[in-house]
Amino acid sequence: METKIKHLKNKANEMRKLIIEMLAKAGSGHPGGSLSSTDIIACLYFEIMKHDPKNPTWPDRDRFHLSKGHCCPALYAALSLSGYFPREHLWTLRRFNSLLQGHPDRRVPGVELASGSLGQGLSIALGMALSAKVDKKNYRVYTLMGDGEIQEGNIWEAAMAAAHYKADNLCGIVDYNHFQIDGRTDDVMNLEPLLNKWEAFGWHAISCDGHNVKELLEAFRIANSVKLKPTVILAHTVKGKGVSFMEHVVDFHGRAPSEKEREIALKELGEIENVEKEITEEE
Ligand SMILES: Cc1ncc(C[n+]2csc(CCOP(=O)(O)OP(=O)(O)O)c2C)c(N)n1
Ligand SMILES: [Mg+2]
Repeated sequence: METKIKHLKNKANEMRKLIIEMLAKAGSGHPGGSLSSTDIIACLYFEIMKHDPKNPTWPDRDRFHLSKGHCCPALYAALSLSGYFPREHLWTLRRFNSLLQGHPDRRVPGVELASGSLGQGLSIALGMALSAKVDKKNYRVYTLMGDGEIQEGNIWEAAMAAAHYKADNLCGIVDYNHFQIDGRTDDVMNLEPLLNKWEAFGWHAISCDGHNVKELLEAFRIANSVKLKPTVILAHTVKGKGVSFMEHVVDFHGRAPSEKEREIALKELGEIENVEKEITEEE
């Protein structure tokens, strides 16, 4: 277990470095929410979800929706590290004719959903979860939403419907980083008491530290075992996590690092430990 956790932390760190590199090269994009969601996405792609990078449309795969599409650098990093496409594509982020646009679309191997217009992911995820039931398939559907995003009414219509239809193969995750485009969520549109809101809508709701891999894995394990209800994980995170001068700084919601900032950020993120050897030995 300890080695697994170390492995996931390493993957997340590697993703963070790729995010910084990608955004610095692109000269635009969204570091804050990409860095806050990295550990969640790492747990999903490198431990929780059943998926096959060699066969992205495998009918039995679990589905992941990045409903907060502006944070696609985190998703692109996970997809490329998983082997869905070569790493070189990352350096073309946000360029004309690049596979990797500033918001995800389904031309990218492994991307299930074109997103970017916030508030839609949960409805679409519910549709897929219900279609799994109709088709008698066992796959699960995960959708990652922003805390600012869930202020949209569309989310709560989907939440109500998911409970009504007992979509226990649906798992929502809220990247609860307390910031949206204009500042703190508490100031713009207070969400609390958020756990009670999801419960009142008929969901099983779990709160956890969204940077603690052990807690995240346990939350996903519980979500997997809950029957007749969808589960939401409120993952408490830090916007800009891992880069000191980006943490809790609203400006880095949508501003790429400069060349100098890139250098400092990469230095702070440090080396990636080699745990692959330990894992092979453990198996
Ligand atoms: C429907 C819609 N309205 C506005 C925007 C512009 N926008 C992009 S990111 C963002 C803030 C999102 O905040 P949050 O969901 O908390 O994301 P995070 O903090 O994880 O970056 C907004 C308003 C959008 N993409 N879609
Ligand atoms: Mg936010």
